[in-house]
Order: sequence, then C-alpha cells, then structure tokens
Amino acid sequence: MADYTPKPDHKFTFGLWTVGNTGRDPFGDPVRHKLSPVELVHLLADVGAYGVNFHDDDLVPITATPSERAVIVRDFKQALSDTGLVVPMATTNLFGDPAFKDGAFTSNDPKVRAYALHKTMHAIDLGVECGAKIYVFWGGREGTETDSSKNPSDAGKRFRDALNFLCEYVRDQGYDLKFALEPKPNEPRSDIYLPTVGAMLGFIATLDHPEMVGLNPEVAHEHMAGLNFLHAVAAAWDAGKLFHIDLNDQMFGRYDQDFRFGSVMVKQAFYLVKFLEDVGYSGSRHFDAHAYRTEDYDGVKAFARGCMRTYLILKEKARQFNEDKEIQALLTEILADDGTYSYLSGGYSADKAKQLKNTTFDRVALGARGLPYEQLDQLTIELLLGVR
Ligand code: GCO
Ligand code: MN
Ligand code: MN
Repeated sequence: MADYTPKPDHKFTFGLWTVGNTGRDPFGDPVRHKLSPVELVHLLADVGAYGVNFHDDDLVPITATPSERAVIVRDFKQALSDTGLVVPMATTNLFGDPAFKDGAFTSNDPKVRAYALHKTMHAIDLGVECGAKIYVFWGGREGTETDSSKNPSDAGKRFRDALNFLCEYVRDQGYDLKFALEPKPNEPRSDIYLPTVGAMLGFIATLDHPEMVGLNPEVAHEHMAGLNFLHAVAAAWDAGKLFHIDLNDQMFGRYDQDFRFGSVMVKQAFYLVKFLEDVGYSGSRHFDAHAYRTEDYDGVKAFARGCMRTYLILKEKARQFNEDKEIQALLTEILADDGTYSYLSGGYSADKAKQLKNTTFDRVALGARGLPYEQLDQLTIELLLGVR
C-alpha cells in the first residue's frame, strides 16, 4: 500500500487566503470566522503542509501602523519556527482596495500606478523578510470592462515599465527573488490583460531582465478559457519558465471556482501530475483553492488534506503508468522509429534538405497506419479507476 502522507519533500503549500477563506461570495456573507495568520499556520502544520504563502494584506492589514506590523511579523515568524513551516512565495494584494478599481500597474491614474509600485516594494521587503524566493504577480484588476477607457497597448507598456522597475529594485536590494506572472482571462475584470500562459510567455521576452521572470500558471484560469492546462504548463516548462504553479480544479467555461485539486477533471489532473513528476519540476505545489462554502474548519482541513492526498495518489498512478508493461508496449509501438530519418534530428544542412526533397514517400501507407490510442486511453482510464 502506497503511503499518501504529505512530507516536506513534496513541497505542498497553501496561501493564508486559501485555508483562511471565510466563504464570502457576491451573494452571501462569510460562513466561517476569520482565523489569524498564526492560527492558519498551525492549521496548515496540523494537516502536514510544507509551506505557507501570503499577500501582504493577508499578513499585515493595510491599515496597520509600523509598530503593529512589527508585532504581527514577530508572531508569524514565531509560528513558523514552532511548526517548521516555510514561506516559499509571497505576493501583493493589488485588487482589494478601492484605489485599484481600475487596475494597479495599468491604471489610467499615474498616482495609482505609483502607489502600486510603492505597495509592491514594501510587500517584496515583507516577503523576503519571511524567506520568500518567488514573488507572484497576479493582475487581478489589470484589465477593463470597456475598451474605450484604456488603450491595451498603453496598458502593456505600463505593465512592462512596472515590472522593469521592480526587477531593478530587487537587484538593487541584492534580494534572491524571482518573479512569477500569473495569467487569468477574466474575473474580477471583464477582461484581464495577458490572459493566458502563452500571452505571458511572449510578454516576458520583452522585459529588461527576462531571466528574473517566469510563470505561475493556474489550473482554473486556463480552464476558464477552455484551454488544455497541461499544454500550457509544458510550454512554460519548455521555455524554462515554470517558476511556480497554482493547483485547483474546475470545469471549463465557469466562474473561478477554486475547487479542491483533482476533484473535477481527474484525468487532466493525472496528466498534469505525471508531467510535473516526470520532468522533475522542483518548485512548490501550491494549492490556490478553497473549501466549499458549506464547510466549517474541520471541512477546511479535510479540503487541504484532500488536495495533497489526491496529488500523491496521482503521483503513484503516474509511477504505475510508467511501469505498466501493456501501456509501455503500446507506447513503444506508437513511438517506433527504424532510424531512416534520424539524420534530420541534428538540424538543418543544405545536403540534408536536398536528400529530403529527393525522397519519395509512400503517403498512402503513412495514412493507413492504425494508431492504438483507443487502447492506450482505455488502459489509462482503467488504471485511474483502480482496476489495473
Ligand atoms: C485568483 C488568483 C489569486 C492569486 C493570488 C496570488 O483567481 O484570485 O488565482 O488567488 O493566485 O492573488 O497571486
Ligand atoms: Mn485563481
Ligand atoms: Mn492563483
């Protein structure tokens, strides 16, 4: 029997805002009382998490005085040392305060843009002080309801200027910190700029320090856009940009549901875990999700345990897939290569181009070959359903 107990090596993390979610939604009031950051650290330690991440305001309220901040940070660090939890990632709340109603770095108001930079520099200091090595940028309100209000190419330029400024700030301070950009197509704005992993990858290449900036893709965000999350993650990985990942779940096309990891689209979650484990992704497995609004704090713990347990079950399933003789035999058949064209793998040369142009192909035979993908998929389903 495999062991599904979370261990520090698994790098399972949660945000203060995830297990701390009180269930408030646009239609109803909170259903759970608010826990303090210290209580949340202990809750996460109880369920076996490795780390805790936060927005600046989750830890230090936006109204706190410097002396209140000092006490809060001291108590939080004490809770970390009492429990052994670490803070791998931090981020800024640039969406909650009314000042950010038209965005932060992309706001039309230069004063708001300046305040966003000011708030982020302080939040970076706080994150680094608590040990963060990854700093996430989720542009929650960086978008529009009406495009008559803002030129999208001005918005792109403002966002670029802000990130360039903040990269220089981090370098100036000598911080060991990388940025991870988190795309989302909409919600809370009608449209958010740079809505997908692909869009962000293109944008990063335009920055002054692209080596400092990568991606924080989220399952729900690509699913909201009807996209294949695994393919998005693979593109980020291939570009050397998978700095962090937000795991949760939901069907395509819905609002941002933030369900327990693996609770909705099990097959997609399996391919994702298999990919992360196969390639050796070594970053945090961060669960950016929250418990159903029906739950009390026992339910929140069940939710958090469930995220980690499902990940570990899928990891074990991936191991079985890689060792399953029938599955591997089918893959060997699918990937068969008699080496005729291996000369093409070393890149272009004029001779190779000439040789290839002069080759005669049996197009009909190529098209006639049957591919056993039905069998392969059925075996995968049976493995996931536990009958293999
Ligand atoms: C959302 C986002 C956020 C971010 C968080 C950290 O849909 O609300 O996923 O939860 O991940 O702000 O950057
Ligand atoms: Mn989200
Ligand atoms: Mn997220």
